[in-house]
Amino acid sequence: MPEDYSELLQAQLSGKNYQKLMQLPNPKLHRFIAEAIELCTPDSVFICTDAAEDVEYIRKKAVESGEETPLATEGHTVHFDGYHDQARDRANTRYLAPPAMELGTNLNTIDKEEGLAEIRNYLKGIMAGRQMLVCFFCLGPAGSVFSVLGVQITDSFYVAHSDDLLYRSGFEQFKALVDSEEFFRVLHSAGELKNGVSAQVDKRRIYIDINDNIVYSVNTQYAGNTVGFKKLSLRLAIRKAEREGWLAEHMLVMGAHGPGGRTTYFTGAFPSFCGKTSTAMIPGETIVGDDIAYLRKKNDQVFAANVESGIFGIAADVNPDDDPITWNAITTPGEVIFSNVLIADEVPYWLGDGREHPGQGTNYSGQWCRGKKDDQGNEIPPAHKNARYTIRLSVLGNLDQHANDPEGVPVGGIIYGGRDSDTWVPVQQSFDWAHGIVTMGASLESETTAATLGRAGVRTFQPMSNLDFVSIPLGRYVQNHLDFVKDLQHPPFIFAVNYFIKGEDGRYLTGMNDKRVWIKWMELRVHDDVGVVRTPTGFIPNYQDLKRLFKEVLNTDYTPQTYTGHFMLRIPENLKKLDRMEHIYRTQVSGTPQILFELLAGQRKRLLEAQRKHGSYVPPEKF
Ligand code: SPV
Ligand code: MN
Repeated sequence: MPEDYSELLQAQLSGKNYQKLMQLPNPKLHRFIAEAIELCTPDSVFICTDAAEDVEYIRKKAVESGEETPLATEGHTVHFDGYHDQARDRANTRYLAPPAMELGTNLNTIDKEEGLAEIRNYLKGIMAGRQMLVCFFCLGPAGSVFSVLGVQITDSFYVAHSDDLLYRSGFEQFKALVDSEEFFRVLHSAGELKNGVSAQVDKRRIYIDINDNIVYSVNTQYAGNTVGFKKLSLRLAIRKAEREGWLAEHMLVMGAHGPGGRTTYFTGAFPSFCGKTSTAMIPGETIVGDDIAYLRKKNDQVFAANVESGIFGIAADVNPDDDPITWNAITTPGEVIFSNVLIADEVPYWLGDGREHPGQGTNYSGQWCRGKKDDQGNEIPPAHKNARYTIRLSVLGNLDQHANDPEGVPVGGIIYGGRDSDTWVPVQQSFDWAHGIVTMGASLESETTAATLGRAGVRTFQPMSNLDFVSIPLGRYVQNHLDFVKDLQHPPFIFAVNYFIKGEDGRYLTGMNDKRVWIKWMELRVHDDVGVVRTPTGFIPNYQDLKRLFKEVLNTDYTPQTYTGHFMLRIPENLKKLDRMEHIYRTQVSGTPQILFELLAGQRKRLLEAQRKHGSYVPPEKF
């Protein structure tokens, strides 16, 4: 390949598209595009600038190509992914690992040469007869210390359209990136399509070149596998963050509104399907972001920025009662892409939407009617559990006024929460940063859900809710968190929440809306406005404070019995959790920091002491 790619690009691009690209005089960018053209051999190439007409072209083509279908409400479309392409494909998402690279035992890797050869083979000539789209984005607010630029190449108008809703435009930003090599690159092809969906799912591969900051994705459409700036680039960002001393996290960012008109910002890490988006959307509070955050330090404080500018959210359980703001955003005119919902008479339906579902329509299985079975004889539900909606954050009335602030927002607290039916109390605060990182963040577990392929309901290890995306040895990732605040006088407070704790009868102990109270309590804690009860696992709320907050926020009477049920310390379950963590960090994680074991041992000692004094199940009034 020649060093100067302009000749090749000039030959392959129409005059107009060539001129657009030449506004970005970055040799590395030119090379990436030229090599992608040589490999994928598209019929034509479309360079998407930030201009409204270019974005409109993508939107229009998404419908014309059949990847999206317009719905009754203006601006709404639906996209279907293949029956077996409904979630992130963990098994086929791999890091391309050069032989000498130390990646630890937790990462799914493939030898770089072998992986590249395989994926290049799949990509060879794959865009023949199609148009290649080249789109530019800025991760994080524009013109800020957080900004990371990225280019996505794809042959899917749906993917490019989703990108446009989810990320800030980056073409103008790229103009200044003349000789920098520091940007993320994504090359995606949906591959052969049958009835509009990727036909060769057995050849679905998502390979990540962590040295070169390139993501390859082929034979898939599901956005989690194809919209490269979501989790695929999060993996690149984690490595960049490690090099540069900041954190890239699977976190929401929100403003909680406290007394006297103050706003206290929180970030929150929850595995998929554990209430992350609904926490970011708590009525009365404001949203900065719902999925990926970059955290940096400045002036003795931690600041966070949302990497994205839209939401690829789970439709299930969005209904007027449980999530009125999202409900409103996705049922009124405006740009919304639904995916894998049920469509009947051009109206989308999803699980838990609070409506009567029609008995037939179109869903991810094609023509659907109630009782339809899959190959295994299982009944196909009206909509997939992982059906999604994609919107811009700017359509939300609760968007925080600092959502696009180049400075980010100052972080008062960090929340960790998983799907846990029997161990953690609904809300607690760690004793300090290290205790929170170790016993809450690094010890996060979750019962599996529908967001990834595989069996649901199994307890899995989900440190910082980021395990799927950690691209460095896990021990080092935990160490980076411990080190992050070393030079800070007042690091953010750390909290753990659990929206899924159940009673003996197997019923949830907390209501859907109780998180509205927990966030208010955490907000007050950040300012030391309420006291606490000290338990072996952390600080929990006082009954009187919760009684007042439940009345103020939800207008309900919070009884002492409910409080006891919520905050009963379950010592055997907590001890078992410590066993699991010690085992995992000793036997499955390389380079675990010693302090992790020390802090787990301290927690065990406190729990055993409490057990000796008070028995296995300790009501909060004993502490
Ligand atoms: C998640 O599953 O955590 C998501 C959606 O946010 S995905 O893009 O698939 O990662
Ligand atoms: Mn996510």
